[in-house]
Amino acid sequence: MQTFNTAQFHDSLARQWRSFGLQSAQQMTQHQWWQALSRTLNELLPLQATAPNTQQRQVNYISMEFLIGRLTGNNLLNLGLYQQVKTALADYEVDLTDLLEQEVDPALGNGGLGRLAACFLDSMATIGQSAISYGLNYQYGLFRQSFKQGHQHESPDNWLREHYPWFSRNETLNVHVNFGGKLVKNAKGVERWEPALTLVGEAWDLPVVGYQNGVVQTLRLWQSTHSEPFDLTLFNDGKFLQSERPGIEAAKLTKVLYPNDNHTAGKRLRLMQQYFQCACSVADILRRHYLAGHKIEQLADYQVIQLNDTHPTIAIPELMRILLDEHQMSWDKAWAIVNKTFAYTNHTLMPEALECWSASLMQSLLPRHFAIIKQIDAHFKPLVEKNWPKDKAVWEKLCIIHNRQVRMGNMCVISGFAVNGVAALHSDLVVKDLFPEYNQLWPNKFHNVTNGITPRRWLKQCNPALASLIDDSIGTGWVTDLDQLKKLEPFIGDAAFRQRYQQIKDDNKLHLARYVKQVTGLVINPEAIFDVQIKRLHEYKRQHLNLLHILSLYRQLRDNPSLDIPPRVFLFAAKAAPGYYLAKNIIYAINCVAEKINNDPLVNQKLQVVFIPDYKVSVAELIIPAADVSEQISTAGKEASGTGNMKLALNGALTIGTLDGANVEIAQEVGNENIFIFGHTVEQVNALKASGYDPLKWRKKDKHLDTILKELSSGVFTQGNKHAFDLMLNSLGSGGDPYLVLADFADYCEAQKRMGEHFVDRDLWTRTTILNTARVGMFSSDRSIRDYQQRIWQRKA
Ligand code: DL6
Repeated sequence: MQTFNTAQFHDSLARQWRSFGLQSAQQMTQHQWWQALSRTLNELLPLQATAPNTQQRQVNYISMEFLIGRLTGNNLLNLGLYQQVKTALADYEVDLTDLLEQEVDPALGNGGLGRLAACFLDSMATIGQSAISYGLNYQYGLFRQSFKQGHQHESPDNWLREHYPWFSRNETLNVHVNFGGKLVKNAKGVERWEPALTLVGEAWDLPVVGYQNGVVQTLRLWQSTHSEPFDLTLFNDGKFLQSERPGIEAAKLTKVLYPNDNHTAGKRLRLMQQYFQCACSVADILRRHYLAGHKIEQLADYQVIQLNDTHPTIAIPELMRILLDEHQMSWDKAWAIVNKTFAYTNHTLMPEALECWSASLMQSLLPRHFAIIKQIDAHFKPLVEKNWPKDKAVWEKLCIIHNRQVRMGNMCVISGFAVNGVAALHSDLVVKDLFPEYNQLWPNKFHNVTNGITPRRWLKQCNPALASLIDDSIGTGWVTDLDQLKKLEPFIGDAAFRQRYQQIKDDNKLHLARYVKQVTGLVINPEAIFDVQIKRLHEYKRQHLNLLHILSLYRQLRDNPSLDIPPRVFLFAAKAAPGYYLAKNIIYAINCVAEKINNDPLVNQKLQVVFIPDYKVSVAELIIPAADVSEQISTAGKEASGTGNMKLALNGALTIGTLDGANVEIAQEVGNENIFIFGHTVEQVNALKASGYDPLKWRKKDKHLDTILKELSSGVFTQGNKHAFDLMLNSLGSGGDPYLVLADFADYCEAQKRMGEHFVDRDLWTRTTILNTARVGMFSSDRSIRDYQQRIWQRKA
């Protein structure tokens, strides 16, 4: 734990308020207080990185997204200084909790992939895995969401990175990055890259504080600029706008995070972002490697580069380029190094998310890299030919460049030493459905590492009352060893413990109800079941299945207002990618139905629906501790893992879910009687599709479902507009219902019914929720990182 030096703390605080031009601390606004405190803590951080372990390689984690959430509270907690700082601030009559609310929530990621990266940072620093992480310093994070007449409205997320107090910039780390131009041959016929544009990458570092172990690691975010952003000659000629052009063009590169989740759009600027990030990161990795006194030939002995999905794949030809062109290595020698250095995590099987770049775009932007990729294919071809002689189809499936497309997943598998999926089921499907031939070639390359979440943020920080109850009951060891939660099981028989556990949930629900009132104006019933679906809006996640069930309850209640069911509040929170019209239509449909139901006095004592706007990490931190039910209802085989499922179960929500992603392992851990599983399995989904799935048939044989769907197109929710939900309804009808919503509807309603009955027996419910908390210890990201260490990051022979 970090020692707290009160005098140093007050001195540093004083420097901060003076730097704001103020005479005293009392003159600071709340926001300045947050800034001053954060800068003070940043100054007081220990400078200790993880001591390099001779058995371990250093991890270089490259990701386009890091959804870090607010840092100040988290760093205080990990430093072990929360109480001391709270007391020190009380001297100024400042409340720490209020002050922490001042922090913007850096939204430098879309969803699960970026948040996983943030949990991994916390775990690597905490368990002492030597690591540095690389990303981009976006000026605008994921858009902010509001609703206008029920429709999603997006506005830019200017999170004011220039004033973010946790950043430190190291000017000596600048990297030059080239783009475009052409390859020219020298007298010996050797090709040399003559680029057309050079940008500069600036290193902006955020501290990653390990949990009370004195370790601070680095998240290095690259920001793009130009070495000469301003042209004085043009300015003097009166061409003011043109004189600024180089700077403006360069800044474009890290201006905005692409708002797509599980989808790729193939845009030039995105490829530029990817290369910019990779070129800066690879240069930095090599710089540190030399600084430690190692030779380039030893790179793979000391470093591993973990690619978070295919987004940073271009790092592979970049390292090849440096080894070949700058170190004049032979192909085989360079390839051997690359081959032992890169590992790749696959996060999705969705075809629309598997990245392909147009070959001509790649060639024009990165001519040397394109030439290297062609060579990787050429060197790979004999192996394929040997295993599948004269089989053109297999070659076309396995090569990197095909049909003028560069397939990044293929490049990762061919070039790296390890590929992993993110949950047991997903990793199986990666091998069976996505990469079976590669698995034949290199069976030892494929692994599973089930995702995890950091217990520091997702229990200790977001649910302090539950964390204290656990501390009081089993001690504090669980924070770094989540399996210890198993020790809670005997407490299930203890009525006082159960009562406290339930009281904490009730208090958290009240807290969330206040927030809902504040942001939506709606007063929700805190005694109702809080049934939450919080995740990106995507067809495969099936928020519309949830909506159909809500409509089913609505119908039943209108027909029989005294229907004996426990009251329910359905809470949604989700952003849809701005160009994903169907997802936006689902949001609109949920909002319209919510409006109708919440204003219907016949039902609104038993049924309420809320769409909480602008879902982000800090909102998740409010919802998760208050949830009773966790909706994990994706079509089996589509959700790679999910991590919200883990956070919710840890905080005592019961899962209603399909056998998809990590739900499968959650069910194994908590026991089938403590989770509500429904729906077609992966095998059944495949069989149904193979037999020619026809949603109309399912609709016809279920009168109740048919009525609900008719009602949605009747205009009753939209002041007579019968076409308002066409996009969603067409997808469920003539669109073929690609995610089998109708096929799973009846079973979902059945599972919901079971869940409602379970809730009525409050004591049984509490016991089940405690069991969930007690049994999900394996979903700590500390365990995931240890799995990576053992299965993937070990030094290669
Ligand atoms: O592995 C983290 C997270 C999983 O939990 C989700 O199930 C999965 O959908 C998500 N994948 C992506 C893929 N995006 N791309 N490319 O976000 O990863």
